[in-house]
Amino acid sequence: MKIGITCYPTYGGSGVVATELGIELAARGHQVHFITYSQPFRLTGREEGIFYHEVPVFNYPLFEYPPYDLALATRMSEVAEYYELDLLHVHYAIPHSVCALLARQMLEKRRYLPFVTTLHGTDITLVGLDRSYLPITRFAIEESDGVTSISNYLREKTVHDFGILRPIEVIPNFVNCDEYTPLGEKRAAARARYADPDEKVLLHLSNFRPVKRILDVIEVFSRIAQEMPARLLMVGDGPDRSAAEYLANSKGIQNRVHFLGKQDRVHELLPVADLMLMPSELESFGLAALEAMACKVPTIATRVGGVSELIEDGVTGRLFAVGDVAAMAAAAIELLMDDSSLARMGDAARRAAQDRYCASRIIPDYERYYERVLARAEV
Ligand code: GMT
Repeated sequence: MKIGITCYPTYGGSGVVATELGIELAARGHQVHFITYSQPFRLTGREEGIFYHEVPVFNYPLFEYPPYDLALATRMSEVAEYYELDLLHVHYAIPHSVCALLARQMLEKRRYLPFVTTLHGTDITLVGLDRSYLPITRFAIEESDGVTSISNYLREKTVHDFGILRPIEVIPNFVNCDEYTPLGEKRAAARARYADPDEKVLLHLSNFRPVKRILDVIEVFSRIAQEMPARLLMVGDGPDRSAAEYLANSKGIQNRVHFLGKQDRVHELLPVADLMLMPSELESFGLAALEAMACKVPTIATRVGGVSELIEDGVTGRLFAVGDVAAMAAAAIELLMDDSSLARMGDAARRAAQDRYCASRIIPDYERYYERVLARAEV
């Protein structure tokens, strides 16, 4: 198949999923065309079967807001026509779904270009609920040739909050279990870059937006650091970083908290950790926790959105109420003091990732879904 993929190419779970999906599809012999405003950050540009098309946005002093959506719809239709794409797959409904709908209409006189919309979370639960976006987002979802969501939670939320009548297929997020894997013998050396052998390593990975509650990460860690030698790796960047740095400083733990910034090779960092912290206000899935699980690293998380579909409390991680930093810290301390429980949970986490979320399991679901969409479009 020839598949056009559009996503937010910078740091963020939906862009990661879209990019990894493109890489996996290309590895299975499909031709994949990314149509985005910059090259997705997990692409090297050297992958066979993958093409990148930048969306140029012309600006003019009259425009307070450059019309990116129009430029994107135009580029989608051009790429689809020139490269004879079979379908478009857009990740994150706003504005990508609307742009794909426009592109389909632009080409309609010559051919029918079906498009699939994958819902990721805040496109439904936050941004999409704003009245300025809700009606047009609902329209584009209803008009899509196929719609998938990354968890049952998100499907139910979409049906309920948007009054969507069309079917939505749940295809969960996935992880490449060969790439995201424990480091084995190399772990001690990798770990030595960040911590002494007697220190525990905790890790948080996100875009540091308010929804991730990174101040709770610092609160939880400061309680852990009072009980045992430990270090916290903060991977990512975003609006709440300076507030988190300030909090770490004021608690006197700045020498134990390492802000590593945005990292491309998170699969080399995650397995260094003993525990992952994800105290988010909301997660429709929680991709970072899945990536950690595949590396045998369990997560202390919040019981929100789709997280309980991913993490089984007490088996593959621990779940708590949003903001209950005391309980999260107590659970982390208990696990970190008991090597065998921690190892058992890490093993169960890896097994769950392998059994349910490996790319080799999920990518064929996307392929089958594309085939169904194409078959319907041909009728
Ligand atoms: O979290 C966001 O700001 C939006 C979005 C993104 O692009 O990173 O994240 C969502 O999509 C991820 C990938 O499917 C999910 O793992 C995240 O749980 C989801 N975030 C939320 O629902 C808050």
